[in-house]
Amino acid sequence: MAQYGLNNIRNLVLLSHNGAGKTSLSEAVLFTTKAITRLGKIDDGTTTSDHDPAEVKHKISINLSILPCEWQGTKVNLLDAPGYADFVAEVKAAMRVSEGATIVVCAASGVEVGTEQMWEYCEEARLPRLIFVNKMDRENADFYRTVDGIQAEFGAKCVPLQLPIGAHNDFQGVIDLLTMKSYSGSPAKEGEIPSSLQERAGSFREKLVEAIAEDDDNLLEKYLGGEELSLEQLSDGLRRAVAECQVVPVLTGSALQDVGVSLLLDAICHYLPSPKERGVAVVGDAGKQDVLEANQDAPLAALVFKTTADPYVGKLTCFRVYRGAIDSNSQVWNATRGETERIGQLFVLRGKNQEPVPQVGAGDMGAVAKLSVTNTGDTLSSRDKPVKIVPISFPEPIFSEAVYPRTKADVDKLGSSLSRLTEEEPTLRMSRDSDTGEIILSGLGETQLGVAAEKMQRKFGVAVDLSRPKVPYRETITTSTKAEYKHKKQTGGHGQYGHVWLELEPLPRGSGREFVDKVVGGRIPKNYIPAVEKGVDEAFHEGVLAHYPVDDIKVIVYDGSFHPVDSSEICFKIAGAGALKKGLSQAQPVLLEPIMNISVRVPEDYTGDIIGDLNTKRAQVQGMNPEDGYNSIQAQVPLSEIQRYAIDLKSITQGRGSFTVEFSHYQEVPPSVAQKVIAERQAEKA
Ligand SMILES: Nc1nc2c(ncn2[C@@H]2O[C@H](COP(=O)(O)OP(=O)(O)OP(=O)(O)O)[C@@H](O)[C@H]2O)c(=O)[nH]1
Ligand SMILES: [Mg+2]
Repeated sequence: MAQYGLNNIRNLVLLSHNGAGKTSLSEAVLFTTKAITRLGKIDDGTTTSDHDPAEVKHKISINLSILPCEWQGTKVNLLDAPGYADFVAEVKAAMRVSEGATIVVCAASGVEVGTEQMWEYCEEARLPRLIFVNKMDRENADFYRTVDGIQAEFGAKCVPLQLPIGAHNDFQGVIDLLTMKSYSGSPAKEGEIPSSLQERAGSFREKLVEAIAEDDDNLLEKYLGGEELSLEQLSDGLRRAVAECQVVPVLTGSALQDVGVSLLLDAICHYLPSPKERGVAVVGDAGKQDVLEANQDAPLAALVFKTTADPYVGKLTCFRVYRGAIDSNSQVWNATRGETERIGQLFVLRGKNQEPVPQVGAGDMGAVAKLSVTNTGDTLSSRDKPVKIVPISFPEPIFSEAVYPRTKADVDKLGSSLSRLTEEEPTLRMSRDSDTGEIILSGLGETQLGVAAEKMQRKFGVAVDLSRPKVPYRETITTSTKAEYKHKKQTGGHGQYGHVWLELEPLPRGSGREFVDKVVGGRIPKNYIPAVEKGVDEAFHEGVLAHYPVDDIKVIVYDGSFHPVDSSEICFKIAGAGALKKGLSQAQPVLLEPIMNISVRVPEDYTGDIIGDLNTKRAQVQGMNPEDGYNSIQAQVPLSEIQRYAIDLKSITQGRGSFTVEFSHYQEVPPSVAQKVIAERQAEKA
């Protein structure tokens, strides 16, 4: 493809509730623009966008795809994002590098939870958008009911720019309310509006013209004066209104039958902004944000918005250029890391296809393999004029699984393959729980982690099982005590002798462990004290109740005795450990569990259900903050009760809620619960 000027590029993201037909629509766009010659299908696993084996297998999109094509001299970079909530990082990244969006709504299901979510994201980002009512060929498809739903939810600024001709089996094409022509079949043939629809088209056109005029004093005056507005005036007015998010035109069609797609492309090119019209936020002086305008003749500024790990090609980095250009076989300055990065051959991607290109200019997107320091969110710029584009913000992980490799060989490859996966997915984290020793994979939900495990197998040949992470319980004591242990053995030659007295005191939660030496008069020689401490430390690893680590205790060694020949460090270590164990049993030990601070944000109507559910989870509700129809509920709740909260919250709110969770403190487990935990642990140890 040739280089395009800033005015002749459109970067736009397809957004929707899952399954509304974004990928099918992107396939139809590629087909209509002749970027591909065969129209692939989701059901056959043959679309350009969903080429990943996991996408083919599950018939859902998992990764965002860049799908460039050309429509009447304009380069359109279509970004097909997944609809499934677990993969929202891809949505955030794709939105960030787009000047506009098309929200796809299924004509049979209407507005769904995911539609609301995507709308909210677009509002937050003030992203100019179109709505495409898809699947008009489907049973139960109803354009007018769907538009009513859209307007009820998102307001009257969503106005039809088109009407469908027929529906279901009889869906034939669309009417454009600006040109007042009909476009039927694939490829679309222009014709007159069927007489049965003329009146309706007239009244919808009236609403559209009114919406456009309302946004422009000049047009409004003419309109109210009864003057007929020209197609050009209306089209320009609509363009301005869309750019300001004052009007959201509603289009329609069928991705599967490739109907309405060329008109959608027209609308994308006519009404959505070009890179020239929308800058990007950069980190300015004193932490303030500035806007960087797109500019072709200026030093480089490009944002890395996606990284993929390919076992054969290695790392592939996708970037969007805002300013200047990036060349194959050059050097750039990674301003985020403060390091030089060598650039090899540049590519333009289309699904899995890579086309080598010498340069990628401002407004456009490209990819490059094998970068060494660069990660998602970094800015590539010039060394002389470095800028940092504000990085994309991704949600924090809220759901964790423990990862168990199946074989010894899998253990060895686990770390490296996990770290490559987490590099690909900014919402995926790997950690090791130092208490339980488990490797923990965290993300946004069950599906994401399940897909990640599949990917490890397929891409890196590492087979793993996922299971609910162990809760890092701890043990402590509730009273003070004194305990003695004498380690004494006489076996032939010289014997073994170590003897200590310990005093154990409970400490407040969060104090940790303390060891104090109060031995006087050399009753235990100084050189043996570290050995006693070592014994105590080791014994702390496994408590007497359920083998959990012991915490919040002060241990004082205050007395003991020794033998000039038989005593040794190891003997005092054994004595220290023995005395501690004895003391722990005497001092009314209890189990401690991690308590988390949780903050749940839900639409107000769900407040009662959320609190009811939290109460069954032993939570202490601490406060509520109603705001804009939402309620934020703060509570403290044991970790063991909310390890699967991502799933519970989704089912209570159908996906309308969100939450954050962080560790607060350890707290005593109530006796009835403790009994169960101890019994389970004993069974496990046996
Ligand atoms: N009848 C009909 N079915 C469609 C149409 N568009 C998509 N579908 C079907 O709807 C299902 C989902 O389509 P996708 O294109 O995968 O939808 P998506 O929005 O990309 O889904 P996610 O990326 O997983 O959110 C598939 O079975 C498609 O064949 C359409 O215009 N008409
Ligand atoms: Mg898809």
